Amino acid sequence: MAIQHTFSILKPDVTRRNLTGAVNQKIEAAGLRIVAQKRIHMTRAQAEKFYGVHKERPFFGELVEMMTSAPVVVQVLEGENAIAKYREVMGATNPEKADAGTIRKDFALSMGENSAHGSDAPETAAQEIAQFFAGNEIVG
Ligand code: FUP
Repeated sequence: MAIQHTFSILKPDVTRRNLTGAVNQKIEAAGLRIVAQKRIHMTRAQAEKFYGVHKERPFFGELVEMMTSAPVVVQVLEGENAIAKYREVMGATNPEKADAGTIRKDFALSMGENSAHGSDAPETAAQEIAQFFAGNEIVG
C-alpha cells in the first residue's frame, strides 16, 4: 500500500473545547504523521470554496457559519493508505453512528459539529491541501 497524504481539519468545536491535543493523540496513535499543521480562522470565502460541493444543500449556510465561528486547525497527514485510514479514525459523519474510539464518537457534538474533516479521495486530498498549504510547508 502506497504512502499517501490526506487533508484534515480540526473543526471549531475542537479548538473551542481545547481538544486539539486529544484529537492529535488519536491521529498519531493510528500511525499517521502530522507533516503540516497550522491554526487559522477561516474566512467566509475560504469556507464557501472548501465546501463548494455542498453549495446547493440545505445545511450549506449553517456549515459555513460553523466553520467560521472559531479557529480551526488545518493539517496534512502522511501514512500508508492515509486517506482511508484517517476516515476510519474520524468515524461516521453522524457521531451517533460512529464506531467506539473514533474522533467523532468520543468528541463530536452533532452531525454539524462533528469535530474533524478528512479528504475522501486522492484527487480531493490534493486539491484541499493546495487550498491551505504551500509545498514547502509540508515537512515529512
Ligand atoms: P464527511 O466526508 O464525513 O465530512 O461528510 P460530508 O462531506 O458528507 O459532509 C460535510 C460536512 O457537512 C459534515 F462534516 C457535516 C455537514 N453535514 C451536515 O451538517 N448535515 C448533513 O446532513 C450532512 C453533512
